[in-house]
Amino acid sequence: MAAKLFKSVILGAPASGKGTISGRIVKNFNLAHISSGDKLRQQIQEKTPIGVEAQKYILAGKLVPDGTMIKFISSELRKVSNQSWLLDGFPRTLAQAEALWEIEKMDLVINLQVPYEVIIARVKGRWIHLPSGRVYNEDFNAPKVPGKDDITGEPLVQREDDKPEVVLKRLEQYGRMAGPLITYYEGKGILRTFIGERTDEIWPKVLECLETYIPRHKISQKSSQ
Ligand code: G5P
Ligand code: MG
Repeated sequence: MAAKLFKSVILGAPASGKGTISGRIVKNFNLAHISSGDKLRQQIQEKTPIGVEAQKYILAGKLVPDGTMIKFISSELRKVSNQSWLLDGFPRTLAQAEALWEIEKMDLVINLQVPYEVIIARVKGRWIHLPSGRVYNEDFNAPKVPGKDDITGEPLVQREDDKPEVVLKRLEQYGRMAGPLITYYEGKGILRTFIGERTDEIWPKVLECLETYIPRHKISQKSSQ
């Protein structure tokens, strides 16, 4: 009999480390990582209709409308329907959470809680590799060669929405939406909250939790990061 697929979500404020922790998860477990923000940035770069629509909201620190996001992510999920997956950045609203639950009953929601003052300090040093979504930080996981992606050597960029005034709007927005989302998933009995100031402190607890749901890649068991 085929192993049961594992379907999960990672929640957390802007720059709480969702992308960083997700990167470690996919190194250790066989699942597809779907980051709504990474997917939208790729659409913006390709100037697709979704990209053109999303860009104005992202630059203003606002959420892209639910209807657009639900359609977009539903279509991304259809591409990985025969795999285990981890959704990062979606859902962001109760309407999105309800729509997702109609598509798939998830097994686990990982909720990251990092103090806002830590977040504000972090975003200033964030650099990303746009095609892959790989994320670096000057103070935390600096690229081997400054300004270049470790794997491809391609240039790194800073996000337009990491300007301090936009970050504050994104944090306010998150503060408004997080409560209802957390209550919704608590009600489903699938929420696990991880609190800390550093990814290296949060990660071992996330790893331990995930190991109770899915087997690890054999190759990754010696070095988990
Ligand atoms: P995104 O792209 O989903 P956010 O705001 O949810 O954006 P973001 O900014 O991508 O989340 P993250 O993934 O939680 O943050 O964090 P990260 O990138 O891993 O880490 C942040 C930085 O901290 C990095 O530089 C990392 O290296 C560093 N770091 C990590 N751990 C540590 C540590 O321990 N110490 C230190 N010093 N540094 C560390 O969404 C963008 C926009 O798209 C739209 C919205 O407009 C949104 O604002 N959007 C949606 N709109 C509507 N509905 C949706 N579902 C949407 N999804 C996206
Ligand atoms: Mg991210």
